Amino acid sequence: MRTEEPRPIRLKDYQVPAFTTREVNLDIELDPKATRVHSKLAMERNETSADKTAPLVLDGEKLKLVEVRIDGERLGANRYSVTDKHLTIHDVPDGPFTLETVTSCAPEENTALTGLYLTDGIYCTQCEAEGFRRITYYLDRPDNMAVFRTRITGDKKSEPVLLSNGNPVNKGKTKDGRHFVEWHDPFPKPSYLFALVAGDLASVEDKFVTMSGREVTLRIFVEKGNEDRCAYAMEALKRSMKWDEERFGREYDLDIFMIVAVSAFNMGAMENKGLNVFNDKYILARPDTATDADYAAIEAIIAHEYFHNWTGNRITCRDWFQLCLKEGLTVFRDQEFTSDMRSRPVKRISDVRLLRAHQFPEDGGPLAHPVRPDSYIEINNFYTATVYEKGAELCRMIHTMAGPKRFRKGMDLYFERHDGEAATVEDFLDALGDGTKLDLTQFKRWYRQSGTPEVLASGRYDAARKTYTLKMSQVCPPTPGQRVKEPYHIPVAVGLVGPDGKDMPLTLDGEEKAGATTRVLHLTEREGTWRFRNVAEKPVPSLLRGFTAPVKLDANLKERDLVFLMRHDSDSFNRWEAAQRYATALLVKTVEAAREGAAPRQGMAFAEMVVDLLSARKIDPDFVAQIILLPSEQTLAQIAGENVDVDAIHKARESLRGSIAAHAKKALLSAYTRMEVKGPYNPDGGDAGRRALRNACLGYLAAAPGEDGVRLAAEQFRTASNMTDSIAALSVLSHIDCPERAAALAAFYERWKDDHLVMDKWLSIQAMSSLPGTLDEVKRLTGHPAFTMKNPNKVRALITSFASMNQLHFHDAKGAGYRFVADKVLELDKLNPQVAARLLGTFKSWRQFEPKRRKLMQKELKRIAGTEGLSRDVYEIATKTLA
Ligand code: B3K
Ligand code: ZN
Repeated sequence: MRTEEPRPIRLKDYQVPAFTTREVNLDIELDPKATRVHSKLAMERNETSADKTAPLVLDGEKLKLVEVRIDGERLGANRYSVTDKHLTIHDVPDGPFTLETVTSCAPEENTALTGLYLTDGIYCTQCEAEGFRRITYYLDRPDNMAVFRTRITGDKKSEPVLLSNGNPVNKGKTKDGRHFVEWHDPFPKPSYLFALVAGDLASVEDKFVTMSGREVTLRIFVEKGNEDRCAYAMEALKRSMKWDEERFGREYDLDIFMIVAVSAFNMGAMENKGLNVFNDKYILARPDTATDADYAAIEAIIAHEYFHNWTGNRITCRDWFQLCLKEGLTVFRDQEFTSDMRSRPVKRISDVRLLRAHQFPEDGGPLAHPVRPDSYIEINNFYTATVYEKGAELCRMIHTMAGPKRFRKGMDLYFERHDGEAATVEDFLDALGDGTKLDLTQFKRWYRQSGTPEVLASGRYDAARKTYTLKMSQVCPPTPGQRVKEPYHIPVAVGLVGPDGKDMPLTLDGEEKAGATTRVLHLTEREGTWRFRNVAEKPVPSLLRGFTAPVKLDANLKERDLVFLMRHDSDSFNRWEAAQRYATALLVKTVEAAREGAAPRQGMAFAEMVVDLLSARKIDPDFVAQIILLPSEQTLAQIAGENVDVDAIHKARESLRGSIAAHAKKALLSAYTRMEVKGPYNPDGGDAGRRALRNACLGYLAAAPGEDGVRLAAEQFRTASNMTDSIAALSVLSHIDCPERAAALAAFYERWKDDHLVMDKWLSIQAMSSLPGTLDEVKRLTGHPAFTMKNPNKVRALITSFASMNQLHFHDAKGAGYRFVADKVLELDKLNPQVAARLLGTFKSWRQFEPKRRKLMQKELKRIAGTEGLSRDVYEIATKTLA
């Protein structure tokens, strides 16, 4: 029960730790109820710490302390004190000393899935951010880096596999018939990168020869029976290793690299040194069980965690405020990897979509925080879209401004200067600034100021002088705790498209010769003006090409300019953007018209574009699949701003979808047939793109008048030879009240009921249905054997999908959706605070909705905030969301 309000931790209070740990020796004897941990730490006072007399305060939670020794001598109870958070030793020797503790913890009772826990008979750890303190007493902070030696003892039968970080150095039998393995990790690391896994696991093995010719053993551990689902993950790992060598000059450093897939995991995966632990959703894939999107996610997450070996592990964070130092940078790296493996424009589009769907609302709502936050109550609440996705955008901007070669120089310098250290954002920016020769002084504001800057642009063509003058200004709205913002350094890539649809060469005032057709302009003041010379005809400006900065741009474009750009822009991103803007404007106007009782706006340009693109032969199908999709209901709600009316949005979007489908029916049917992929399943971008387009067509066809859509979907569901096509058909049917729907859901269940990952798909498809009665269905499914609150994937599949992807029903006018999700947050908080707090995040945009719904959401938030015994995680989100 909460007796006092949790106190925020602040960046400005950072102090170097009073002690350092040189070496860690762990001796862990596994037991579900009482795992015994004997820890031996080589410690000493930190020379650089200001406080030379401070007592030794170690972190520890949910531990039973058995004994404490210093230099072998057992301490009496008067020499230390223990609370539920700390072990304090009042007096320690002046020089180096050995601190030993014996503690026990109960993995079986651990439902929070942080620290050491048991899932399906497998022991597993999750230590980032502060889970190590649930395993043993320790200075559990990332600037305390030590060399680890870990001995694990377990049962030969139930735990034949015993894993930890580094290289295996010893193994044997114990007197009592158990066995042990000893691991040694020569690279000093913070405790959050510690890992232990034990259980009866199967494995697949491969090898990789590094650029210097060292052979590394690669091993993926999975539950027995899943060995045939690891091939793609293994391939992705080898490609990641190679890519990091080529693109960043980074080589792997241990003799072995291991990945373990477990089914109960709080997030996607974890980059523990030499022993990555993964949510099995991001490892296991077979054509009949995983979709193209699953394959793509596996590739990206394998790469992400592997890339952390340098950006995160070799160079780690000084404190948790620096989280973006490893996360933003590593996301940028994995985005680049995917762009090299697949279609770069499509990857950019999907990353920007993600940024706008999650980060923009975060940045514009009550939970807004800078990419480097300056205070937190619970650090686990700060693994956010802002830290990750906006953090990646900041790295991308430096990359855009420097160009790839100079960016690489900056990165080389960063690795050279800080390898083996716990670094800060300042260290990163200094190295990048020195290496790229960019002045990043003003740029640093991006890390400090929260909120999404708004850029307003307008252009004027002077036909007599043949000049085009572009004016841009910036403003950033106030965010919690930050009323006034200093101007940002915003790189804006610009092109001018001539009436013939071709890019014009750009000559800025003062320049002799024409430069490239896309130029990066730097908006550094509140306002800026640029004049282009020799502009033969009136152009249409294409601004922020490739989305060079995470801003909201208002380019003042007319409908006909958008139609022009969506047909002609040479920059694929902006071509997609123009189509989205055109459709968004149309839908927003339709919603407004409906409020006044007027008929929907008819804009045929989008439907005509759909027809033309579907008939064009040369365009990447994956790109076409992206550009023909209408903005989501969530996006429309965001754009609509205040007083969002979810029913009107749903209706307007459905009706536009219907009219596009009616207009383009012939082209849709023909593309649907033409895009069929024959031959064996291949998850690569090419085939996946064809399937994406084919399934996008199916979606439209189901919205067209007539029965063709349902018939095709039912047929595709019956004959699909892979999960992508099967789930696409099922998803189309899930929104239609027809006998085929129930039959398909039942058949799908029968076929896959024993496969927990496929069952997650079955749950979420039902949770996202737009049909009336969905909430009751979701409630019913919480009692289904395929669901349990103890597994985060199940919670995300059913409840989070409902709350975040089903705008229509979550925002039920009477508040039943809110009540249901709030109840689940409270129920889950008792089991797993981290996942509960995430789920509560679905309430963050409550102020945007029309007054009735706003009130209903506020009521639920208040009910949660007023509940006794909340975790810090949920407490922080609830109170900040309400503030
Ligand atoms: N570093 C982990 C995330 C840890 C989250 C802790 N609540 C995975 C990743 O970003 O690679
Ligand atoms: Zn990461």
